[in-house]
Amino acid sequence: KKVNVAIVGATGMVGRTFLKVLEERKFPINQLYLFSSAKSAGSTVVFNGKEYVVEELNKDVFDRDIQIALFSAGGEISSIYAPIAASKGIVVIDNSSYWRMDENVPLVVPEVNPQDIKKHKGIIANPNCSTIQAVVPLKALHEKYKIKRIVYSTYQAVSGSGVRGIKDLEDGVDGKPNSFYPHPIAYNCLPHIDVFEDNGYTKEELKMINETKKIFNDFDMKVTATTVRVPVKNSHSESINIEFENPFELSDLVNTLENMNGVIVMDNPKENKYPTTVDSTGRDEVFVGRIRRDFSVDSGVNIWVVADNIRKGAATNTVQIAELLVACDLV
Ligand code: 2RA
Repeated sequence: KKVNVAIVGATGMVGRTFLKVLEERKFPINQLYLFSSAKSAGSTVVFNGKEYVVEELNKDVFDRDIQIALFSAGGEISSIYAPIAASKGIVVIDNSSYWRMDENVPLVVPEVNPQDIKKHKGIIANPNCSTIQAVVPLKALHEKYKIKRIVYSTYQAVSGSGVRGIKDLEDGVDGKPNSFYPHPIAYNCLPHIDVFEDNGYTKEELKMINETKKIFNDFDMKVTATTVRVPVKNSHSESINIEFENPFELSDLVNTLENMNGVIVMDNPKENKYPTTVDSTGRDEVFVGRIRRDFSVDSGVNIWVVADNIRKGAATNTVQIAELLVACDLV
């Protein structure tokens, strides 16, 4: 069955990756419509060997015969246009954070909570990139050993900030002053992603905490996070400490991760084998290594998780949700 797809934010880093992933996965597209701000409207994009002109987004474009709309154009655009698209019967998959915690909007990672897409009322939210790559391995461990507490420490690439983040890193390395981040990012780490809230946490940290609980549908789960921007161009790395309700054998836990759909385990310290951003960039899997018991608690483990934040963290997860909609005949 072929569907008509709209992409809002088609010229941005994630928007362009949507197109790349849709092509790679041979998503069944009949008509494709590309929308952007006035600034980028008029540019052309080639998709499946055909040239498309990017149009300026306006309130009328959703009157067209469209079944799915992929959004990656920031929270303000999503807040205004996602409801308009949904009101026309279009299923919106939104990458912004705007709708993620709305009780009428399922927050979906297909390997983790695919059943939740059936609850949508027109809008489905794509979780934050740092949340997506964490919950894929955690899902298998939660099912087997019941997670009691999670401590996230992230090392996030500058591509998470888009082209401006990449430019600050490259300028900084060239000795030029940066203009986007509040402090130099070259040869430096910034414990500051998104904005600070009154409680001392950043919005990025609160996204990981709240989105994890919503995806696992367990608001009693104890979660905390420290999210850090590091001078890496692409792919996020995360150190995750997990405490379980139930005991585990380490070999069984490793085996559980190896059998999790979407996970690749790379773990042999004696051969310096563990995942880095070189392994994950350009790939859709979540890479896990440094798997070792946390001897400071009764039942705990430390793991190291790396993934491409633009692909699995955003574009590919979104396309996988669209694939699920088609497979479940929900469009
Ligand atoms: C970041 N996760 O890395 C946020 C948004 N992409 O900046």
